[in-house]
Amino acid sequence: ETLRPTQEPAKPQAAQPVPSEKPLVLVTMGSDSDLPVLKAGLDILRQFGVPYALDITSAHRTPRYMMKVADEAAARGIKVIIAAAGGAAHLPGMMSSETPLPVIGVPVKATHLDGIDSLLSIVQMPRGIPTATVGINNSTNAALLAIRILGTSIPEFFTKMKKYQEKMEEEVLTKGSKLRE
Ligand code: RP5
Repeated sequence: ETLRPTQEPAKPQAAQPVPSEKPLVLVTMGSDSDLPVLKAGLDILRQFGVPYALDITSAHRTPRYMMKVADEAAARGIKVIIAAAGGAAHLPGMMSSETPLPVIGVPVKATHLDGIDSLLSIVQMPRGIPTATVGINNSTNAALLAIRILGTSIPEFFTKMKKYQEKMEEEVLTKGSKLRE
C-alpha cells in the first residue's frame, strides 16, 4: 500500500492486524467505545506494514488483566504500546508503570469535558513513569511516533518514515506553488 501523508487515510476494511506476523505494537484501549478514534492510527500501522495486536484493557473495569497484559508485553515481542482512554484516563500511565516499554497515550474525547480530562490524566504523570502523550483523539500521531521508535532499530521503518516525511513536504510545497501561481 502506498503512503498517503496528507490525504484522507483509506478506511481499513476491519480493525484487523497484519496477519501471521508477530506483533511489534500493542494497540489497546479502555473500552470498545474508543475504537473509532483508533481507526486512523490503525490505518497508518497497516500502511507502513507494522504488525500489531489489539486489545481492551480497562484500568478500572479489568485492572488485573490490564496489568497482566502490560507485564507480559515485552516477552511477547511488543516494542511499543499505544493505549487510548477517555475521562479519568489511567490506562496509559498504569501500563507504563508495569513495563519498561515505551507507552504512548491517546487521550480520547469521551465526556462533556471535551477530552481535556483525558489529556491531563495522561500527560501529568509523576516523575519516573514517562508516558508519551499525543493530542486529543490523535491516534495518527500515536502510530507515527510508534513507527519512529521502531525505526531506531528496524531500518525498514526508518526508511519508510523518511519517505513519508519527504512525500508530505512535497505535497505541501506543491500546494503552495499552486497558490503562488
Ligand atoms: C474509559 O471510559 C474508556 O477509555 C472510554 O473512553 C470511556 C468510556 O467508556 P465506556 O463507558 O464507553 O465503556 O475507560
